[in-house]
Amino acid sequence: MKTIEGDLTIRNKKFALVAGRFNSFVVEHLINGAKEALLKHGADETDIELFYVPGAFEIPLALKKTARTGKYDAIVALGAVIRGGTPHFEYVAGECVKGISQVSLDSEIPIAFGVLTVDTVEQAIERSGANSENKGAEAAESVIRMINLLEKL
Ligand code: INI
Repeated sequence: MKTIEGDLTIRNKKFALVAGRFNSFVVEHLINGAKEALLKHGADETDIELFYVPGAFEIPLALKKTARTGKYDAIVALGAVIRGGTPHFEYVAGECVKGISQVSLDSEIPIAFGVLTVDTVEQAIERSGANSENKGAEAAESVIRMINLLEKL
């Protein structure tokens, strides 16, 4: 069987990070994780741009406009929706997830889902850097693999 997979090395590609400011004490770590992962795997710092939106609910629209510019090879969506402090958690998280996947399919460029949807602040902290798990870094690595895979398809 022939296996085809995107590897983790990248050169001369442009990236946008679209991040929600809500729960910024967590999202800042996701942004740093994503940026460091892109640099580690070969991206140039000048090829990474960061766009802030107010919260996770606004991420899909900003993604759509960002993708439409045609300037980026991939986009990483970053945010944190925490159920503990969010009476409308289901709506914010649900619309964000739905919108991100819709834009990704429509735009045909890799868009990674680096938005934490968690029950507690502790879980958010754990997944944004404590104990070396950083969902921002994971999301960045997934778009690198997807860029490389899509070039082979
Ligand atoms: N936005 C988030 O990114 N995370 C949250 O946990 C959150 N809470 O708790 O409500 C949140 N709300 C704001 C929302 O994303 C929009 O910015 C707001 O509703 C205005 O449209």
